[in-house]
Amino acid sequence: MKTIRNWIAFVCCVLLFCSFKPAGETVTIILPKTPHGRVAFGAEKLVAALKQTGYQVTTVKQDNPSLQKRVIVISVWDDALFKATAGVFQINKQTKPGKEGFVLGAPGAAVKKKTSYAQFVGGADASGTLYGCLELADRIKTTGKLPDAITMIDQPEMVLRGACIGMQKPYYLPGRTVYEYPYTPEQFPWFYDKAHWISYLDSLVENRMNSLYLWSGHPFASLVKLKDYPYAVEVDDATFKKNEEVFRFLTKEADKRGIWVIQMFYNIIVSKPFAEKHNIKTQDRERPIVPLIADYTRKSIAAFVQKYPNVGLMVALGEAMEGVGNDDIEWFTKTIIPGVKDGLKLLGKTEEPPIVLRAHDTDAPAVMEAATPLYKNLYTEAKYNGEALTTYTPRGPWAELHRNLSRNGTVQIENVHILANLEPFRYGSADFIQKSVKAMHDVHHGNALHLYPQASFWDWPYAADSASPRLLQIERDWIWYKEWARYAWNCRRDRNQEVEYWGGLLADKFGTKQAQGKNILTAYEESGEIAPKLLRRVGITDGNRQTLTLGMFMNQLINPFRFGLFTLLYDSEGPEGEMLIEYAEKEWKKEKHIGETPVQVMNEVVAHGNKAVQAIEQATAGITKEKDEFLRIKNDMYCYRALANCFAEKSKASLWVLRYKYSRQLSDLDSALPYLRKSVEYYRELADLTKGTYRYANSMQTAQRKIPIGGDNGKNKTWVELLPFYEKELSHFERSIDSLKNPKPVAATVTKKPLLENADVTVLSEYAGNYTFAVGQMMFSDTMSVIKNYAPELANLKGYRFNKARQIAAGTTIRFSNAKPVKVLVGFFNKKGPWLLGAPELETNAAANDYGQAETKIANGVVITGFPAVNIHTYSFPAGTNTLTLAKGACMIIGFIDSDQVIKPYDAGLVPGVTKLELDWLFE
Ligand code: GTR
Repeated sequence: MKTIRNWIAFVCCVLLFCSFKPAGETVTIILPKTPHGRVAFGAEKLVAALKQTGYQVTTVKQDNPSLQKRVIVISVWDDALFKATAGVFQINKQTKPGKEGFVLGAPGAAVKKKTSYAQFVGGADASGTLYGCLELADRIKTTGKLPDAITMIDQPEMVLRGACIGMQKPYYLPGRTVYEYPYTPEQFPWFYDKAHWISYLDSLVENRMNSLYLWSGHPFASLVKLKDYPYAVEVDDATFKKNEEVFRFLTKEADKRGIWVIQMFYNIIVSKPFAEKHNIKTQDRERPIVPLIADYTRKSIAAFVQKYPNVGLMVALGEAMEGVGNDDIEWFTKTIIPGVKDGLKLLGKTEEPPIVLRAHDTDAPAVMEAATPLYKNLYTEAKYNGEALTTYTPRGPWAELHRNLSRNGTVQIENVHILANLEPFRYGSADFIQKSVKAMHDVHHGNALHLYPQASFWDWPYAADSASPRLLQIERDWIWYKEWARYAWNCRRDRNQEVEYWGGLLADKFGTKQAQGKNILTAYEESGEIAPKLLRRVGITDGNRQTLTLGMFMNQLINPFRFGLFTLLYDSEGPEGEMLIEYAEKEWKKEKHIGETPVQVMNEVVAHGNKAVQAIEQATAGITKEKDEFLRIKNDMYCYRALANCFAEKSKASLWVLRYKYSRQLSDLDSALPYLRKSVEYYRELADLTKGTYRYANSMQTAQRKIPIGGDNGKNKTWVELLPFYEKELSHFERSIDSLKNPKPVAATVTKKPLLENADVTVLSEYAGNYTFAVGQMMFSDTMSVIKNYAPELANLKGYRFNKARQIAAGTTIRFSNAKPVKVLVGFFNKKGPWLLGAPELETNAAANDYGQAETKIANGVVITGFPAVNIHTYSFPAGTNTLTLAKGACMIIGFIDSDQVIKPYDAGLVPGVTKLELDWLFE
C-alpha cells in the first residue's frame, strides 16, 4: 500500500525541449509486432487525439525500431520492443510500476539529436500501457498539441474500480417478484444496442475504470442451457441467441478497454419455468437448501463459467435465503465454489476466476473462513454507507466489519450502493467524494470501488428528469462517475489543485470562465452536504426503504422507532451525535449534548442550501454552452435549498412537540405550529420546482418503499403527489390543537382502540396449544416466561403456543385454512439476540413486505417476563389453505384476525422506565 502511494507520489514532469506545431506534422507510432488488444486500443485513442489536433499519423508494428523520426514508442514491460528501446528512453528497468501502472519516458541525448520529438509509453501490463496512451492523449486534447516530452510514472491506488448496471426495472413483472427480470429485448432494449455499450465502455475506460458489474436475480436462465434442465431457460430461442451474442460482444469490447465484466446474482432464485415445473416458488427465504435446487444452481454456474471464462461472478448469499447460519456457508462452499470448479474442469483450466462475496445479508467473515481453504481467488464486498451516501467519517460496527473483511480476504471492495438519499437530484461534490475515498482506505481498509449510478438505478439507462428525449444517466451524471473514478485512482490529491481541476472541467463544459466553473463546483459541494447530513441525523434508514428527498412525516421525526429505525445509520454511518428524540430529552433534562446535534445540522443545511443557490446564480451570466443542462443543475440547487428549509422547519416543529411530551404545556404545541406551516410552504416550493422537471424521485417504485409513504403500484413517487399528505398532516395538527384546547370533544385524548377479534381459521399443522391474553399466561411450551402486560385491544385474541427450542432449531411453520382473507399477528422481540427471530427488515431482504409484514403495527405491544418487549407485525393471506413460514428464532404467534380489521400503526409504549405520551394522534 505504502509503495503504491510512493509510486503515485512520484509523478514528475520535466521539460525537455520545445514542442512543435501540429498542422501537417507527421508522428510515427511504433507498436509491438503483435500488440495486445488493450495496447492496440490505447494506440487507437492516441492516434485519434493526434489526428484531431492536426497531426499526420503513421503507425508501424516492429520490435526493433529505428528512432530517426518523430516517434512515440508504445510497449509493455519486458516485451521485445520495450527491451529494444527502454535504454534509449532512459527507463530504469528496475522501476517497473505496479499493476496497471505506466511510465511515460523522454529520450536520452542520443535520440534527442536525431528526432525533434520522441516519447515512450511503457505499461507494467497491457492495461498499464493502455492507461499510458490515454494519459498522453488527454494531454494532447487539453493543450491542442503534443506536450513537450514528459517523464512520468503513475498507477492506480485502488485495484478494482468498477461501475454497475442493474438488469432490473422500477416495477415487478407480472407473476414475478423482486430481482426477477429475464434478459429480453422487451425489458432491456438498451442491452441489445451495441452503440450504447460502446459509448458506455468508452466512458468507463476514459475514467480508468476496470470493472463492470451486471446485477440480476438469476441471469443463468437467460444465458445458459443445461442438458439436465432444458426447461429452465426463460427466454425464447431467438432471444437466447441474441443474449449469447451480446454477452460475447460485451466481454470482448470490455476486455479491449481493460474492463472485467462481473455477473452478479442472488441466491436462491430459480427461473420461473423451473419453479413452475417443480411447483415451487422462484425464491423463498425460508426454504432450506434442497438437492434439486442445489444441483440446478451448481450446473448453471458450471455452464456459465465454461461459456464465459472471462466473466467474474459476484454472489449475494443473502436475500431469498436466510441471512445467517450455516445455510449460507453450505451454499457457498458446496454449491457455488464447486460449480465454478466444475466449469473450470469442463474448460480444462486450473486458473481460478475471481469470485466476489457480498457481505449483504450474510455473515461474510464466517463464510470467508470456511471458503478460503477451498478457493483462493476470493474478493469481498460491503456497502460503504448502506444504500445511501451519508458520511466520510464512517465508524462503529460497520467499519469494523469492513476492516475484518479486509484482514481476512484478498481485497475488500467498497460498494457505493443505491443512493436512496440522493435520488433524483444531481450530485457532484468532489470534496465529499474525495474524503469518502480516503475513508474507504484509511477507516475501512478497502482497496477497491464498486460504484452504483447516482440515481435511477432501477431505470437504467435513463435519468429521472422529465426532459424529452430522456436524459441518459452517463451523460447527466458524468461528474459523479468522473469524481469517484479520479479518486479511486488516487485520492491523495491536493485539494486546491482539485478545485482548479474541476472548476476547469465545468468551465469548459458550460463554455464559461474558470471562476464560474468554480462557482458551479461550489454549488455542487454545498448542495452535496445536504442529503448526507439530513439522512444521518433524522433519517429512518440507510436503505432504499426511504426516499429522503420526498420528505418525512412528523411522526417519523418524533417517533422514529415506530417506523423500524435502522440503528446502523446512527452508530456507524455518521459522526457521533444525537437524534431529535435524544436532543429533546436532554434539553428537557438540561443535560449536555454530545456530538453532531440535529439543531446544528439543520442550521448547516439551511446555510448549504443558500450558498448553493448563491453560487449557481453567480455562474449563470457566463454560460454559453449546454444551457438547458445548466438550467437543470440550477433547478436542482433550488430544490436542495427548499428541501433543506423544509426539513429545518419541520425539525423545529418536532422539537416543540417533543418538549410537550415532557412539559404537557399546550403552548409548546402552539409554538410548533408556525414551523410546521412553514415546512409545508417549503414543500410546496419543492413540488413547484419539480413539477414538469422530474418524472419521479425514486426509481424503485414498489411496495418496498415505505418512508415517507408506501410506494405500492408506482404511487407516491413525486412531490406533487406527496404535498396533499403534508397539507393534511398540518390541518390534522391544527385540529388536534383545537380539540386539546376545547375540552368538549372526547377526541381530545387518545381514542380507545377497538378490540381485535379472532378470525375463523382451522389450523392444520401442529402447535402446542392456545393461550389467552391475560397476565400470567405462558406463550412457549418449554419456557416459564409469562405475559406481564399487553396492549388492551389484544384482550380477546387466541394466541398459538410453540416450543421455543424447536422454533430456534427449525423455524416456525403454521398451516391453516380460512374461508375469508386473514391477517396473522406475529410478535417479534424488539432487541437482537442470537436466538430471537429478527423482525422483517427491508434493508437486508427485499421480499420482507410480500405479505405486508414490513411495518410494525403495534410497537411495544406485549411484555413477557425475561424477554425484550414485543413488536407486532401482520402477515396477510387470501382465502384458502395457506402456510406461514418463519425463519429460525423465537417469536410469538399472537392470533388471526379478519383482513378487514384495520390496525392503525402506533406505539403502545409498554416499556418500563420510559416517559411515554402517545403523540402520533396529533398528526394522523
Ligand atoms: C436491499 C435493497 C435492494 C438491494 C439489496 C442488495 O435492501 O432493498 O434494492 O439493493 O438490498 O443489497 O442487494
